[in-house]
Amino acid sequence: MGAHRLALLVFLATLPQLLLAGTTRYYTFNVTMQKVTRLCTTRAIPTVNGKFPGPKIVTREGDRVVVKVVNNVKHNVTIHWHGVRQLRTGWSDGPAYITQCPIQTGQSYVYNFTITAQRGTLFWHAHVSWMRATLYGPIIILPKSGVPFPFPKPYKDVPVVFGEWFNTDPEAIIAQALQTGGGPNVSEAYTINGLPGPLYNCSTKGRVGTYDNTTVAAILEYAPAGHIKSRPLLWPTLPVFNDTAFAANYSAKLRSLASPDYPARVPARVDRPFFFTVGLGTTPCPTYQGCNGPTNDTMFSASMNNVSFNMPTTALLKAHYDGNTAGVYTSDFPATPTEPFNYTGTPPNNTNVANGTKVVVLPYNTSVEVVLQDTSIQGAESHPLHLHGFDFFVVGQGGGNYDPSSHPAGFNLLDPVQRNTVGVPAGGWVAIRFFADNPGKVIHTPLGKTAQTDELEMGLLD
Ligand SMILES: [Cu+2]
Repeated sequence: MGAHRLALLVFLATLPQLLLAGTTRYYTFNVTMQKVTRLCTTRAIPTVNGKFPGPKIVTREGDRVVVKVVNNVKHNVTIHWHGVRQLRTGWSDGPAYITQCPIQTGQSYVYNFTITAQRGTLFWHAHVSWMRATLYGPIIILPKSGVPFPFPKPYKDVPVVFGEWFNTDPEAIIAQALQTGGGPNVSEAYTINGLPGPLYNCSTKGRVGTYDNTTVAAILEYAPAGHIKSRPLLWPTLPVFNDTAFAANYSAKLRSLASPDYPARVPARVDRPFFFTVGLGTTPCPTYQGCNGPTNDTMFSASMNNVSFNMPTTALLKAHYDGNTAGVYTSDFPATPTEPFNYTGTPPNNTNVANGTKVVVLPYNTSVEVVLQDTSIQGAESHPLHLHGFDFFVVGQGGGNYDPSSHPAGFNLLDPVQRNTVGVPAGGWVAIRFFADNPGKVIHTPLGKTAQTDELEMGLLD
């Protein structure tokens, strides 16, 4: 009896500490083919554990997450935990050839990372080729036990994950686009939680008619239990999908909490300023094939500061870790455009890009500002930019060309929104700041080597 009581007391005494230290949550992701029917088309698609979208990861701030990924499909696979800070766990971040070699057919890989100072909803997705088209799912990060969210507790949480549905194999679509240099075929539908919703041909209940391929809809009905019945749809008035000014005005209203519990650690001073142009250029077409670029003998080529990313065959992080970077990457990514031009005006005569695997190496804890400037070469468009393993603050944005003499005066350094991805506005610029406090991380945009296809990456390896 005495011994039992002692054991119980010891257990109770250590319990709060166990909770503070967080627990370890184990998951197994078996990547397998699964038949799925959407828009009256049945296809075998790569899935995690036969689910589309894939399973939810539910964790708490401070927990360790261990996911064993087993590849049972014919394509290479990696999984990326989008938005997870991955402090000193770069090997678990997931981008193929950047932080790891892809998991080959029949192989497995264990991702092992700790959720640090984050809570909310993120998502995971495959990070090699276009495998992400079907391999994705939500990550729910609850606050530490006993700590509330910084908003009233909701009755229920429902993750909403946006995606796309292709009636044909996305791997074949991207392979063809990479060969011809044209834009890849667009998807047949946008989806919410893997479902195209009621607006598409042959969607729920076999609706047939014209449809709008910029929009996906879902219907949320709430009523006392047993009283739900279908009603006519009430369509909201929405801006057009490419209304950049509307989107910019809306996102400019977003703010950080910037409270004592959730401070906004915005670098007030900048050690290393960068100015990157982001957009499309051209590459001469190989003579043995026809190309679908802007001309018959050119291909589209996405670039930052006119450098188009060449995917290495050795993972950048491994080369850095082994101290064996020769022939893998060079550390001379330009901090500013080597040949400045009127970025949103008339394009220069020569729009050919340079190709390379170039990174910027930064000392630990450097305060960094990156101004991203869209270019109008081959047409202005909005490019999403994402930092792996970092959150950053969006301190300013605007249309046209960035002006370093006047725009910084308007930057919000008090409570700017904190994000891991930001859209560089079509024909405009955006400025972000962050501390480079996460060794071995990489910036990239999910923007094309052709128009919107491969990854374009710029390394940050401290
Ligand atoms: Cu990510």
